[in-house]
Amino acid sequence: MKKKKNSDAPHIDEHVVDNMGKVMTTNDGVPVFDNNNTLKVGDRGPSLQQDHIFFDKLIHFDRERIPERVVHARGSGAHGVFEASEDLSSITTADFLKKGTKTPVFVRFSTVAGFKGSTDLARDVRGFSVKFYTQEGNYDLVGNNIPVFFIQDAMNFPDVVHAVKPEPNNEIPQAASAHDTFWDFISLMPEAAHMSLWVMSDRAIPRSLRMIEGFGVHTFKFINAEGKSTFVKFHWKPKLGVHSVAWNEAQKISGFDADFHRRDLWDAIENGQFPQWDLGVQLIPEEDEMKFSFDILDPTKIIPEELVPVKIIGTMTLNRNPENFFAETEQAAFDPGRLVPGIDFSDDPLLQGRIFSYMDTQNYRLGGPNFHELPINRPINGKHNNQKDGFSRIDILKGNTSYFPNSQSNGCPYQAMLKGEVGYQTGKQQVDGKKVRARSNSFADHFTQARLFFNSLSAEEQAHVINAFSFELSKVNTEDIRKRELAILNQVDPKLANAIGKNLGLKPAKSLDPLTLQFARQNHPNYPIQPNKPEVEKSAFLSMKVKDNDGSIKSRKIAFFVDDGVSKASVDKLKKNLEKEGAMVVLISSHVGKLKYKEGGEEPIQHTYLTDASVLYDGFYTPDGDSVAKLAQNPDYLQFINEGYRHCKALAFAKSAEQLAAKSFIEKDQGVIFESDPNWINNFIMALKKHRVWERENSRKVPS
Ligand code: HDD
Repeated sequence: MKKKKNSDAPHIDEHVVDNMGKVMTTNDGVPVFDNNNTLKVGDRGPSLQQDHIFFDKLIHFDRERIPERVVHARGSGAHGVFEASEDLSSITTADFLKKGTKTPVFVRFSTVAGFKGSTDLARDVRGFSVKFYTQEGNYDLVGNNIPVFFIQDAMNFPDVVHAVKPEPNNEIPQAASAHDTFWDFISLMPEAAHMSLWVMSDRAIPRSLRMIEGFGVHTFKFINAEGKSTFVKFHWKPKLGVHSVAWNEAQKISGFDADFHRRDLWDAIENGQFPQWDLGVQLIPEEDEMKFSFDILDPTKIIPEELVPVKIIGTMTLNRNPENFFAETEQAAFDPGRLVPGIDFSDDPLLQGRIFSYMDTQNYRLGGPNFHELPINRPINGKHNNQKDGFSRIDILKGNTSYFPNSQSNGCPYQAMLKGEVGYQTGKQQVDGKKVRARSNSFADHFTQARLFFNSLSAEEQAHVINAFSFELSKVNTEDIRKRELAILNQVDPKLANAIGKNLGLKPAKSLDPLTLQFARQNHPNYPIQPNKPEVEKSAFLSMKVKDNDGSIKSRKIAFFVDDGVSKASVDKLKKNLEKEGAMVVLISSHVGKLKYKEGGEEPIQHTYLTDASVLYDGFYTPDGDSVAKLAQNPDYLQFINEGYRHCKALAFAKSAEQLAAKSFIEKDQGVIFESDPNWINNFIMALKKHRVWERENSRKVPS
């Protein structure tokens, strides 16, 4: 497919280099005659120091790596466009939010803990960073797929990161929180209870980056033309719904395809299945700041959508893969401090710390203060100021002035106010207080919303949370840590703590561990305090369970088990129906090359029982044909269907293949569909739309 240029972002396109048909040159443009041999004294003699062509190549090569991000090192990016759909003019002056405005964006999704080359399917938070190239400068919304954070104050950020990263003595484990130091930290920080439940839920093992929600996490402010503020929380809602894989599946995907999410995003965009999200906002009038049972400045709290509904204000479509991973995705520099007129910070103490950290990190990681000039980071509306020099300066400033005020350049660049233009305005805010290092008492309720989250999940989702905590804490070697964490979970919900305790052979303590209390009292001397009564005990928006008649199979991957002699009619019948719904069919056979159909004719094949595994697919079909007898003898095939069944996926069997189900551990249920069932094609599609038959999970754990 020919790549579409993103004419919305010409500042990036103009830097794309095409080598096609060009002679190879040195970095100075000198044509290279021989790129295979160094300069030597005789063809068997020593190399010469004057080989500037060789040095030109090696010096660059030796410097190819830059420091990876200290967190969120593993990421995947894509270009797209955001289109605003609502009139928000009474609330914000933000130009890119004016109804009908189209703004180019670059998005980077990431995991947090793992190194740059780590697996995509780690149990982890996903970063969801969006750079809007607006006409009033770049705006970065640097969020996550989980709406709350582990800690309340940025002072603890390096600690939580050090705790989750591989342990410093042996650098084990990679991209995993299931180890002593992480749970040591979490079990001493009751404020982490809420987020730890989210991370132990299915949200932390997404089916696809195209199927995650995004959250700005903090409360921000919209500022209108009169300078009035409205508090705002940002939400990205994926059009494909929110879906996850099973934990057993996630671990296997990491082996079969560590790039599973990156590949999925790339392939979807290459195939024209552009992922989309609606951008939503929760708006809270300034006067309502203190109205809730929790503090809206506390980043460990959500505002339940029952209290403040999410208003959709636009849609983002990702429609173009980067030309070059390093130049775009790796060099993209996000920064929650990068705001545009009409948007401002709140005083959330975690956000306040972030304002410094990102700029600092980019200066280090990208080698100095000119990273704004890299094509991926350049504002589309240009930049004009008196900043100059520094490593790798790209812009060439004209004239003899680089100071302000000046008369030599007619006072340019001028301040917006000098010509009656508006520019960036900070929201007016009365601030009055003593300088203190302290935590507000309104931040001291750590369990009510953790309970709200747990209560809002379906029975299957709750079971997954219990299993995840049991898995992680079983991997912890120190029993005191397990006990401390169980005591925290007992404050959230005794059902949860007891179920995990059973798996750990421990009875949860009634009250918090003295060590946990000691740390909590450093922030809140009277801890624990009596929490306010919550407005809601459950929130319908927190569960990922697919509602009846909801769901879609767009871009889902369905494996068809074939071999030479398979019936083309049987393959085509279901394929046509699935493709009509937007799903993708992949044929899996015993060899690559050409597949021979029973009816005659051939088809190229690239996937085999050797290269692929059930965990890479959403559903399965075994068509009719001479292939059925071969599959009956193929243990890899049987493993495929057993495993697909174990992971609660939908499986369909053509008439002559129904007997194969009997050779496996599969039992008939609403996700196991036979061609002899009436309405089988529709039933299969319905089962796929449900994403998983989670109800199967507990009763039917089969070897696979
Ligand atoms: Fe952060 C990267 C999200 C708290 C310091 N963070 C980073 C990225 C995301 C987030 C998505 C990757 C950006 C990219 O794709 O390049 N971080 C969050 C969220 C937080 C949060 C949602 C809490 C609500 N972060 C946070 C705090 C600090 C940082 C409190 C420090 C005080 N984060 C960083 C950083 C990183 C970063 C060290 C590493 C690489 C980078 O910035 O560009 O500055």
